[in-house]
Amino acid sequence: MKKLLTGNEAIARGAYEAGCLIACAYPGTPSTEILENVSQYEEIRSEWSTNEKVALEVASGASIAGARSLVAMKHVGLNVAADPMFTMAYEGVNGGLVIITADEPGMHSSQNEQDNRLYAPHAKVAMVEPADSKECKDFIKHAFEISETYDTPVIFRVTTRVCHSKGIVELEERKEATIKEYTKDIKKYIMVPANSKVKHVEIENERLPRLRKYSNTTPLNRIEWGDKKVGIITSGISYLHAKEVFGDKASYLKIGFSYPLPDRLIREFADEVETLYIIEENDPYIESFVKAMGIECIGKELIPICGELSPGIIRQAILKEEEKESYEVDINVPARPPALCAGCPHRGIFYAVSKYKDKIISTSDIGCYTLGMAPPLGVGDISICMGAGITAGIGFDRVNQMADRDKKVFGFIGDSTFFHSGITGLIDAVYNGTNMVIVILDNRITAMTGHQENPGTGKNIVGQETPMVDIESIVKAVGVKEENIRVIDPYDLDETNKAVKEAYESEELFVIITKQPCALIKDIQRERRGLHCEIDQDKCRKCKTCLRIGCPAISFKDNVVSIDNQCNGCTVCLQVCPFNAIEFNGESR
Ligand SMILES: Cc1ncc(C[n+]2csc(CCOP(=O)(O)OP(=O)(O)O)c2C)c(N)n1
Repeated sequence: MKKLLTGNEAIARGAYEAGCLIACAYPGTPSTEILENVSQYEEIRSEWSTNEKVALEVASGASIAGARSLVAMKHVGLNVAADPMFTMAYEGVNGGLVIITADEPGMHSSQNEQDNRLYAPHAKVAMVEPADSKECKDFIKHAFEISETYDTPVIFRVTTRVCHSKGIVELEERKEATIKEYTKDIKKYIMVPANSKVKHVEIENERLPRLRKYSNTTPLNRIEWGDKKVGIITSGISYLHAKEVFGDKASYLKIGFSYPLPDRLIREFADEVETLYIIEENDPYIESFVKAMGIECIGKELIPICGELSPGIIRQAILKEEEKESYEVDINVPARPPALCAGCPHRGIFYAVSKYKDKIISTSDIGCYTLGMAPPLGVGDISICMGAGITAGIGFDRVNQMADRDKKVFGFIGDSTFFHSGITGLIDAVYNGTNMVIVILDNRITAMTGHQENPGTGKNIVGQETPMVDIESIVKAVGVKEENIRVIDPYDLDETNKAVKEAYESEELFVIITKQPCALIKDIQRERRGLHCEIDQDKCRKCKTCLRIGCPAISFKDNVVSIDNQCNGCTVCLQVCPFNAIEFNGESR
């Protein structure tokens, strides 16, 4: 049967057909739908892990125990999981182990543009790179086989366009991979220096040479001969862009197995073509290799290193003026700057804190709440990576003390991020001491990436009930004094303002936990259906105080303030109106 699948759906299908038994992930664009789709196959045990390191460690244990295991994450997730990956490279596998990294050239929803292909030579593990949905499915099966044949974890590298584009995929039956026997082998599975030293030599002298040979012979790397005046070495989505621009007016070396790169094949290809181009997104990964082989080629001299490629960009970069057939799409897309949604529970606390914004430093984190930095709320000085909302705050606070700066530090972190990498920071704050304020924004879901369950929601990926990990208990258990903890409803501005004032005035570590579910959770939307706030135009003095909460449902046009149907009646605007001009469900305050 044939089906139109996204790359992420095809990866999930490939894992199913390959007999994968264990799949773990932490959500992150553009990888999130991989596990969501895998979890629909009952044969595979799927788990949202607390973070990517945990995901890879669980999958590594499962691989050593004998099962084909898969782990998926966004590019920055691999930084978190790098620790187990580098040592699993030494230990090798029992059941196949595939590590999917979904990179984000163009940074549609990421904080950096790192090119994770560079991880493969660094960790010395094999790497596979599909270009479309069909390859996503087929290559996952190859990846498991490569992993088992060469005793290595395999990095499976995709990018946003590969993950989210759709293509036709031929579905096949699942081939059960039986759980392999586990035999105790401490020389392989316990990486103390004596064993690691042996393993490193083995990797250099045996595994990598064998993989190099494979790279030159595998059908994952293929030459497509066309006009030999132009030769293009490329991989992933760049291959499809290059084909669109050059068609059969060029020859291609299409790389699908990208570490180790196929040296013999590259030389063979380069020898036959007149001008050699390397077309790849972001870093000159292939190009550096080709140049190091002493082969002349053109790459980043013309092709941009920053951002995504597109056929248009390649055309502009390489083709002669007269060949640049170009077309423009004449649509004026209205700008939609990201903003906290109408009814977002993060708004109340940011509004309360915004009154102190000139007197504080706020270290934010990665999640919907990063948008607290946007005007008019404007709460946010720093955001680095998941977890740093607390820890960068600790560091800033230290220097504030040394420099006698009279600025309190407020660190913000979401519930999913708290479980991911905030707990260690909180412990550090207690252990090493700080008088900062930590605000944990518990909206009962991982909202930013599309509502995945997390340890605080009481449900697992397939909707079964699980124990609900309680944030307040953790905060108490690590030693934050009870009198310095407030659990508040951020829709209640009096309570929120009071907690923020107490926190600001406290001379000790202070924790505020806001508890109110994301307004977009389906059940919550259902519950709140019909609730709304409305401006009583007779009472409205157009003071625009309500606009200062930054709610996208409220607008000021033609000298009239109005609330549109995005409103779900959170009542924050009503509470800030100095003239009681906002009604809730037709009733005044
Ligand atoms: C290491 C890493 N993994 C995953 C992501 C993707 N990501 C961004 S924010 C976020 C979680 C946000 O959830 P939460 O902390 O609960 O805040 P919310 O968006 O619900 O306010 C995730 C998974 C990332 N940026 N970095």
